[in-house]
Amino acid sequence: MNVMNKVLDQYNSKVYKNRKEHMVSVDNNDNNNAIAANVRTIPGIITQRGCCYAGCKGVVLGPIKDALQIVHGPIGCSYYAWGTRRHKGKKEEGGDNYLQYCFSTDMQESDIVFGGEKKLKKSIEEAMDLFHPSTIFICSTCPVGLIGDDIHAVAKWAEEEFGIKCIAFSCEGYKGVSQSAGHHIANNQLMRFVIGEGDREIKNKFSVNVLGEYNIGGDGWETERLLKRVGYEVVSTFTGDSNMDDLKNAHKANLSLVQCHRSINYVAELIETKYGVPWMKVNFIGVEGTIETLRNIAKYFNDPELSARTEAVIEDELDMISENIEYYKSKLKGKTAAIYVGGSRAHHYQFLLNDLGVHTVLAGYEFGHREEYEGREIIPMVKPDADSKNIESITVQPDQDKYHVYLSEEDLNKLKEEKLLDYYGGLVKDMTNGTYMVDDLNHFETEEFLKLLKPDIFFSGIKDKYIAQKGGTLSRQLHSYDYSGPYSCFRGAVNFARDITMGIYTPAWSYVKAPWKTTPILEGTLGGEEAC
Ligand code: CFM
Repeated sequence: MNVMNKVLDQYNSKVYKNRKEHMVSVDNNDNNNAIAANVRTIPGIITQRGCCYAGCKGVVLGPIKDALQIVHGPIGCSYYAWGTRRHKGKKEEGGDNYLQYCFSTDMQESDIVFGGEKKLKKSIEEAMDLFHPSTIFICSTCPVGLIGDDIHAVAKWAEEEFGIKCIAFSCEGYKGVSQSAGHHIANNQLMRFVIGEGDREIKNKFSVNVLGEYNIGGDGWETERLLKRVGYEVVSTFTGDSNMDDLKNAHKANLSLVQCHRSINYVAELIETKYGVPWMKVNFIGVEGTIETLRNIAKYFNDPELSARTEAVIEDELDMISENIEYYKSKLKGKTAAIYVGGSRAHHYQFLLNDLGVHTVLAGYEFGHREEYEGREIIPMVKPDADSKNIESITVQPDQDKYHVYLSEEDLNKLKEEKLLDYYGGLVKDMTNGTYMVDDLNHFETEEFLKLLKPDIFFSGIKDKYIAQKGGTLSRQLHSYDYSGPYSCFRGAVNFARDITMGIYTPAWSYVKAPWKTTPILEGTLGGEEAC
């Protein structure tokens, strides 16, 4: 019996039917790897997913360093999102940086009963007095949506009162399936009120946006270093270590590179429709992935000198890391891994693990959509999802003044046919037959799969890291990188290889014995403090 069925057979028939649709035993020969995704979790199941507010404020907006971001809600929503995602940012000469701060309206019961708009206005006044920001974002949390505070009216008031830019985001946590609903809400507002407003002159024709790169552990910095080395100008990064001015000028670039498809593909498509800038799915995680990405970008720009520089940089970067990578590979070859993160990383990190000879036996997304599993060719077949009922999809028209093209229509269409542009093939094509792809993996399934598959390492997040480790499986956090990084591009690959080699070879594992293997659980001991 395969491992997937052993896990599923422990469910009652109703849950079995639901969860079976979210699990696939990969078979790329018959191409039948259809998976259910982006639907609400069954109530009662302990999911690992985050909320809509996490996707909007935490993921997409959070790294924008010079926008002062006020969370309208109870303090817990701010406190638990404060500094934990490790999206790094540096203050620029003359620029603002609010990343280290936590701004909240700290709603109390009386605000819930009598309304919180007054308090929100007061918070904005206070923020203006103390910090004089040029941009304020307001992000709402669950109770705000329930009581109906009009944060958009407050944003309009702030713009008139103080002459600043103030944008409101109705990203109440309960709205939508998970973080991905919040990405969409953030993206809509950035498209409406930010992108396209800049008029910076871009002199370098090899100009790119890096979309879906949030500079976790410094990944974005390493990617930018590499791109600049080849000769590209990075006009904007969405949104790692970004500032408002860069985002406003994103429409000026000649190509958008999409690192995380899940969180940003809407923006990439909208920028293309409105301003004529095509997008390319890239992957700067893994040595081979990075090489392929650099060559693909050079192919788009189609310039002999740029291509030659690309090859020279690849050779030089490889020289710098080859010895280290060979050493770590000798330590890691033949190990197995399971990866479960929010979206893209469960795909991207398989490239890096392959470079090191580590085989991925299970991978899944918390909230990926079917196209991130099966490729964009699936989009016409996907039914409207739960989010489409309450989250608006905006449409845009070409902007006559700002629309610009780099390639001829013929060359552009050729690259689109080759799937070099406007395409993402998804996770499953890069997985091997007999491995498992699981959507919205829950706590119960995590434990069961770990027991049955016995991977050497489980890549995940803080919610399940310690369950795995107490059971004797090394776990590294792929969301925050456990205080480490960068892991992107060539040099990042060495950091990653070093961290997992240290983890696997630490003698600590020989001392770990799961408590349930030695101490019988006595009736009546569960509950109260000790079980927490
Ligand atoms: Fe994209 Fe991300 Fe991810 Fe994501 Fe995230 Fe993240 Fe993630 Mo945590 S934007 S989907 S909502 S790559 S915060 S930087 S690590 S779950 S796999």
